Amino acid sequence: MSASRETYEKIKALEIQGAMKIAKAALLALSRDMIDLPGEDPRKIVELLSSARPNEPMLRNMLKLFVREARGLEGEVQLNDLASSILEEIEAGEKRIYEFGAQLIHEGTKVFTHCHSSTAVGILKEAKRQGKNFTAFTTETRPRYQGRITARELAEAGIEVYHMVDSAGKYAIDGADLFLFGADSVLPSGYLINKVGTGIFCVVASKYDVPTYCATHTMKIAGDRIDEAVEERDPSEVWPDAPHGVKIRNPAFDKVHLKYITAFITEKGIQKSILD
Ligand code: RUB
Repeated sequence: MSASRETYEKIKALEIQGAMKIAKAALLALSRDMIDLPGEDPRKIVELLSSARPNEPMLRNMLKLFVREARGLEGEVQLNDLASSILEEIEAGEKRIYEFGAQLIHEGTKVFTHCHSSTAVGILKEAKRQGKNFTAFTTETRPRYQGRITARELAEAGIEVYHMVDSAGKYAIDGADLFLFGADSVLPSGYLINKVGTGIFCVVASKYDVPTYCATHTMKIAGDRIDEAVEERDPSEVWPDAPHGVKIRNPAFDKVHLKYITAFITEKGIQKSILD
């Protein structure tokens, strides 16, 4: 099986998840196949990998960047060097996001977060590394429980964590100093896309005057689409043996209007808007 096919299957099965991780894995698979299968049309590989998750512009943007920059390059060394330099640039950007985001965390801050965003977790770990003691509140994130990954990673970093079911989110938002989350996509139509639940929690946060910060690399701006439909996942994730006649909805993400976002934390700084 080709590296792209294998990575496509893993992304589809959620063995690899989260916008950043998906994009990086796809880039490595594309570079591997351009080395191993020189007869293959790279555009077909990009098409396959991009179709694994419909709301992932970072993946699409990184693959297109690689194909564009790979023009005129040949062989394993040159293509591997290109993949490494793109990844290094992205990782340098992530580090800047962590440092900018950590400025929002102070001694005693109460942070509410939802799902598992490596970017949001990176910010909180950086704040802890700087010696700040604060408390994080995390939600389960049904139906796939990515919130448990966040809770575990934060606890392992020595951060105080309270974990709760999604519908208990109000208990943490009321009294939190900020709501911090990641993004899968920022749309030119004026919305962002992130894990289902983000929309409700943004509305609740606005009712309690809790500032909302979306931590995202600007490569997640969907330059190739004005708008996109949200991914609907397998109904069996919600209720495997649902009774006959019960129709299941399982949207993976929420589309959140940008009016709910206090500011974005990007590799360029903390900014009210990232679409200008
Ligand atoms: C994960 C999710 C994350 C974003 C950002 O959804 O919504 O908040 O992808 O993550 P899923 P990161 O588990 O369905 O992929 O900051 O790591 O890019």
